[in-house]
Formats: sequence, structure tokens, C-alpha cells
Amino acid sequence: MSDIDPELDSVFEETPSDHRSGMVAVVGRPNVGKSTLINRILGQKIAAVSPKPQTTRKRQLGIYTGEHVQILFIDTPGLHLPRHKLGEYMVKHAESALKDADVILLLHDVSQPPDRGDEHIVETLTRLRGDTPVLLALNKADVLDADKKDRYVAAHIETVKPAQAFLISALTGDGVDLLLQELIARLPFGPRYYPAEQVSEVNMRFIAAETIREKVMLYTEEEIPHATAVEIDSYRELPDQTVISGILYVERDSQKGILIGKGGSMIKRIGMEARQDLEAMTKTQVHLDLRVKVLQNWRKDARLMQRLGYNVAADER
Ligand SMILES: Nc1nc2c(ncn2[C@@H]2O[C@H](COP(=O)(O)OP(=O)(O)OP(=O)(O)O)[C@@H](O)[C@H]2O)c(=O)[nH]1
Ligand SMILES: [Mg+2]
Repeated sequence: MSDIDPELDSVFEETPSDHRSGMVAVVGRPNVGKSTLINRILGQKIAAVSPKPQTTRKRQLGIYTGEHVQILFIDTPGLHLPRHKLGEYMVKHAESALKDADVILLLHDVSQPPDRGDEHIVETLTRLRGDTPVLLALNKADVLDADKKDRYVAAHIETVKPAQAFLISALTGDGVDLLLQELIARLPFGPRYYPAEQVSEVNMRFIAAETIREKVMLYTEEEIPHATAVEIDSYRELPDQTVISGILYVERDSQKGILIGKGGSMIKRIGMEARQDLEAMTKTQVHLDLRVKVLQNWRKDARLMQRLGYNVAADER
């Protein structure tokens, strides 16, 4: 057997000499729009998005390929002060991305003035970034009041002191092209690591689980979105249909009742919305069967977390 994968070899061969590539870690507080921005740049949805903080739970690769560039975006969980093992795991994942990056893209919500939380992020960056340049994207410009604009922009820039700052809206796309051009200019020359068509590294099982979890984040309240984990126990691709069965784990009996809803109304809604998204993604008919189970306090138990795909030991880098 040859050491060189002939397909991989041909991918590298096509790379022109002025080709740039590298890793951009997208970091910031929860809910600032990191996943929305990556979905926007890639032109398709690879990451779960919701109005609730702490939607993203682990690092996730998003691959942007142009004729002369390949950017490996790392979507990260929001940096926050953890209250349980899952939170610690999430922050660890975000922090590890900083160490691997060629460029750090820090997102702030510019519609709010900077506060103590933003300063905490800057302290984390100072501690971990080494010599890596930090670009600041001031996101949610679409909801920034005109009379506050100059003041808030200046205050955020003063807090971070980035190499460069950009006013953008991940939601509308305003300012995103300019930001992308600057990110590209800052990457080193290097090969195309992944085939041009590939936008992420995760498999359909993970995407199915995240799609279901996103609906839980969207439609449930208080602790439930954060206390839910999704496990796909069966994923079968038949000629023109996909049969998926998933288990939603919560931490307590009371949460189970709410997640199921009156007469099953909540779990039915989650299932229906997730099924529609998955049908669009797989371009097949999808049969989705969901059950809800209790795993007492799984967010505080490293072993249970590991079972649910939050593998603390193996993911540490
Ligand atoms: N108005 C406005 N809303 C935005 C913008 N970008 C993101 N949002 C909204 O902000 C919320 C959070 O977006 P996410 O992309 O999930 O944020 P995140 O930073 O990935 O959050 P975590 O994964 O929890 O850390 C969602 O409701 C988005 O629709 C923007 O540019 N303008
Ligand atoms: Mg996110």
C-alpha cells in the first residue's frame, strides 16, 4: 500500500503557487453571532443558530474554498464563566481554537456597549493568543442605533485594541465581503487541504443531532435548552428515504414532561421542524422518530457527557 493517497495528492497538485490557506478561529461571548457569520460566509447552514446563548457546544470546522484560498473557520462555543462540566468543556474547546489559529476573529455585539464580560474575553485572548493577530468584527450593525454608532464602535475598539475592526451584519451580510478579503490577505501561502466541495467535517449523524437540538434551543425555555443532549441511535439511508431515530436526554423528570409537552405537542413540533430541515439537506423523505429520556445531571458527569459526544479527555488538545 502506498503512503500517499492519490486523491489527496491530486488535490494538492491543483493548488496554484499563490494559494493561501489557514485557520481562522471565530470566538466571542455567547450569542454574538459566530455561527450565523460562518453559515453566511459558507453560503449554507452548517452550524446551529438560536437566539439563546450557548447554542454551540463544541468546535466545529467550516471550510471556505475560493480559487486562490481555503479558509478553515473554527466555530467555537461562546466564552463564558462555566457553571458545570459541560460549560467547562465548552470553554476549553473555544480556548483550544485560539492556540491553533492563524488569525483570531473576535466577534462583539456592537448594538450593546462593551461591559465587564467583554473585558474578560480580552483578558482570555491576551493570555492565549501569543502572536496571532486579532481582527474585531462588530456584529449586529443592522440593529445599532444611528445616534449610538460612533460611541459604541469607538468603545469596543478601545476595549479590544484589534489589528483591524469591521462593522458587519452577519444577518444581512453587510460588511462581510470586506472582512473576508482581509482575512484572506492575512493567511499564509499554503495548500488546499480539503476538496472544494467539502464545507464541513462532520457526518450526517452529527448534523441530524444538531438540527434536532437547534429546534429544542428555539422552542423551549429556561434550563431545558441547555439541559438537553441529542443522541442519534439509528440513521439508515434507504434508496429514497432516510430513517432516523433519536433520543433527547434531559436532566430531570420535570424537564422530560415539558419537552414532551401537552399530548406530545412540543416533541411533535421539534420533530416536524427538524424533519423538514433534514429533508431539505438530504433531498430525501425523512422519517424521524424521537424519544425523551432522563439522564440525571448529565452536565455534571464527565462519563455521561462522553457518552453523549462531549468527550472531555479525547477532545482536549
Ligand atoms: N440583528 C442581528 N441578529 C443577529 C446577527 N447575527 C446573529 N444574529 C442573531 O443572534 C442570535 C445568536 O446567533 P448565533 O449565531 O447562534 O450566535 P453564536 O455567537 O454562535 O452563539 P453561541 O453558539 O451561543 O455562542 C440569533 O438569534 C441570530 O439570528 C446580526 O448581524 N444582526
Ligand atoms: Mg454558535
